[in-house]
Amino acid sequence: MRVSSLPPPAHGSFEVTGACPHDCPDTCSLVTSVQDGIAIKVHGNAAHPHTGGVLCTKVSRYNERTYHPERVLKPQKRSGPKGSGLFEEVTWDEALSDIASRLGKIAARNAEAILPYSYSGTLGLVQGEGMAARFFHQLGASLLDRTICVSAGSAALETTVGGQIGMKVEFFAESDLILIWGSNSIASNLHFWRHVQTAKRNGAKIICIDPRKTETAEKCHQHIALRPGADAALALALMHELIRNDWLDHDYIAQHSLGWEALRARALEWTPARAAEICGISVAEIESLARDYGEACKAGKNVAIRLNYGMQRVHGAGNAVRAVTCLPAITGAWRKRAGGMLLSNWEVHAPKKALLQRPDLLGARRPRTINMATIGDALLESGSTAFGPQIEALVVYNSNPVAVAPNSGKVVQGFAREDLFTVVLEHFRTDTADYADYILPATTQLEHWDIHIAYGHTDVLLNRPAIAPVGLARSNTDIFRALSQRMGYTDPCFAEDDLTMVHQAFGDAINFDELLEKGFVTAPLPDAPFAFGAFPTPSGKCEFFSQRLADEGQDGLPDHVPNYELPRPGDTYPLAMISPPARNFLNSSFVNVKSLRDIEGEPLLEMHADDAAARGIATGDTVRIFNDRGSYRCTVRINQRARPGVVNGLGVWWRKLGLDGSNVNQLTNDQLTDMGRAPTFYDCAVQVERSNAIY
Ligand SMILES: Nc1nc2c(c(=O)[nH]1)N[C@H]1C(S)=C(S)[C@@H](COP(=O)(O)OP(=O)(O)OC[C@H]3O[C@@H](n4cnc5c(=O)[nH]c(N)nc54)[C@H](O)[C@@H]3O)O[C@H]1N2
Ligand SMILES: Nc1nc2c(c(=O)[nH]1)N[C@H]1C(S)=C(S)[C@@H](COP(=O)(O)OP(=O)(O)OC[C@H]3O[C@@H](n4cnc5c(=O)[nH]c(N)nc54)[C@H](O)[C@@H]3O)O[C@H]1N2
Ligand SMILES: [Mo]
Repeated sequence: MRVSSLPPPAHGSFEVTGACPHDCPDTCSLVTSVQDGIAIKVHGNAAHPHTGGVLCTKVSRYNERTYHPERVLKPQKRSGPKGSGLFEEVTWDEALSDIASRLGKIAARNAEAILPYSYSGTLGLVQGEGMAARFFHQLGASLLDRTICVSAGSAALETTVGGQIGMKVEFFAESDLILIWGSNSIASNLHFWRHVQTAKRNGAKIICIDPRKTETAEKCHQHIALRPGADAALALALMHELIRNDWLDHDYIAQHSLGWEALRARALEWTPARAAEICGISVAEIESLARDYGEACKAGKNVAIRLNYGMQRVHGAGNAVRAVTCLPAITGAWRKRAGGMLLSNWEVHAPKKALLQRPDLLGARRPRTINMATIGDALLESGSTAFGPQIEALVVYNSNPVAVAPNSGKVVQGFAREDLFTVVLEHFRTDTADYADYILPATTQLEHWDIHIAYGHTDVLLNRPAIAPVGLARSNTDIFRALSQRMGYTDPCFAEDDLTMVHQAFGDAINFDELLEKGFVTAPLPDAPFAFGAFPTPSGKCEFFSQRLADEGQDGLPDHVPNYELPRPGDTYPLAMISPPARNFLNSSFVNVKSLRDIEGEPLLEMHADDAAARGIATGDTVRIFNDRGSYRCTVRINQRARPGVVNGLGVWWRKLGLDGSNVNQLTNDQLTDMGRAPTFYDCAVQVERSNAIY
């Protein structure tokens, strides 16, 4: 290693390569221009093929976020009632000593009463679950089931193709037909969209399958606006048509799949008419989609599916992903590098997680696991034999659960417990930080080291600090290192610095000198992962039938699992609500960056003209959206983006920036998906009424 981990120089002009830390498939390579210790501008790295010198609007404002006047720059201790937002500044020493002493006392009784809560503020392997995981493992704290985003789809991929592995994103540029299924690529995966545009220019047909007419759907040749939660029914009906018309790759099926006869019988039950009823679309739409897909595959063309998370936020999420994932094996689309499917490539990499996170520090202890999707329930549990001890302390980093977790009425109630000791490591006074006993100022990506893998592309990226920490901010690693010291932990891993950990992530498995030099390395991987089968499943095949699922008492074959909440006209809650991300926010991050918030305007509900007219609602009205979980007010926009019967509540605003201090998650469902124990944000029935009253 030729680089020291010393802070970057305070004088002169230079450029520093980094990696975008955010939860996004694109994981861009960044270049930060620094002048006399101040970051002047954050650009996309032109030398990195996947970034192509272009950043999304959000991250090109990363500077504005880093030097935001409201950034928390000193440790803060609560000085008023829980949630009042009253804090006083304290020294690091005071904060760390008190936190270590309080956690130590709880741990002496039962360490499982302490829960770390973290998610995707950064996807860095070091500032994410690096030193923090070591600390909580040594402590013996409860473990966190990290289910809030990808776990239904990951479980589905695992049981079907063996893991989170798919097409290389760049080969979509060569595809002849692309189905964008449950994704608003222009908003949430911009660098993928470049490849779609190339394919489109070369004559490819692009079809979008999404209840919402997104900016992506508008730019596709065809948009199929199905009801939320109907994807498995659609996929099974496509299989029905593929079978009926013999648009199958019999040889691929015979050599590389398991359970075809059983799946065939299942699919034959799914006539287009049956599926059309569930999807709320026409039989002709299903038949034409099947024809486009089937004929192109049969003709040996490059046929690709970009499947994403849209279909994974409902009861039948896992089954839906399993059903769609069967399609490229049935048709042999995997044979081509520009064919097959991409959901995530997270598992093409094998970072040394055990070395970074040190689960061995648990020794013989086996702490319970708490599901982050139901954090409200967990915090409100008073303790029982089944649950274990009441949660007495919560340490939150890289996440804003009060804003992003479902059914937030319960979450807020849990965080408001006066007897709960809450520490929040943050950049800002988020909705969650408002409930903290201590807020500890954390560094941003411009101020710390990290190493990143991506779930969209397949490169490994390095993040170097471009500037010294702003104010008294400290990195997550540094904070947990300091807490470990105060707890008296002696394992040498607690003294390791960030650059050592960055190197540990891959050891000699990647060329670290190249990584330091360029800021990224490209992993040598096959162009077409499943061209010759070799699926990393127990059978080595694409498992249409999964014995592992059957052994768990689940259906071994994919099927349509209806939503928990299936609104029909005349019901108390007759509208389905989905809450996909707003383009200029990243989950709840960036909501406080004014220039981005100004583009989004205000919290919005999109509604179809017929649903609005039936309620005497006009664009610009304030509406109250409600169900048994709660109610939320925002402004309505009547437009073509909403299909009849479905309203779109764009997320995820900070509660305190909403009309009456709440956001869309006040209404969302915290029941769990069929696989992966994930939340069902988009499986949500509501009613909407005009509410122009001033409160
Ligand atoms: N700008 C921006 N980019 C982001 C994020 C963000 O908040 N903002 N979030 C990041 C994160 S954490 C993630 S996980 C990824 C998510 O990445 P994607 O899964 O691509 O997320 P979206 O772009 O919201 O696309 C989901 C789409 O699914 C649609 N949808 C909703 N319900 C259903 C359904 O039942 N079936 C189908 N077929 N479609 C449905 C929604 O209308 C939406 O357009 O994006 C990442 N990128
Ligand atoms: N209704 C609805 N709710 C949703 C979704 C939806 O589509 N609809 N999407 C869900 C999805 S896909 C996801 S992934 C989750 C995401 O939920 P979260 O993982 O909570 O993500 P963010 O809302 O971006 O909050 C991340 C927080 O981490 C902080 N942070 C960033 N970097 C650092 C760091 O280095 N150190 C520390 N200490 N803090 C840092 C940021 O300031 C930010 O406040 O939200 C989910 N919630
Ligand atoms: Mo996510």
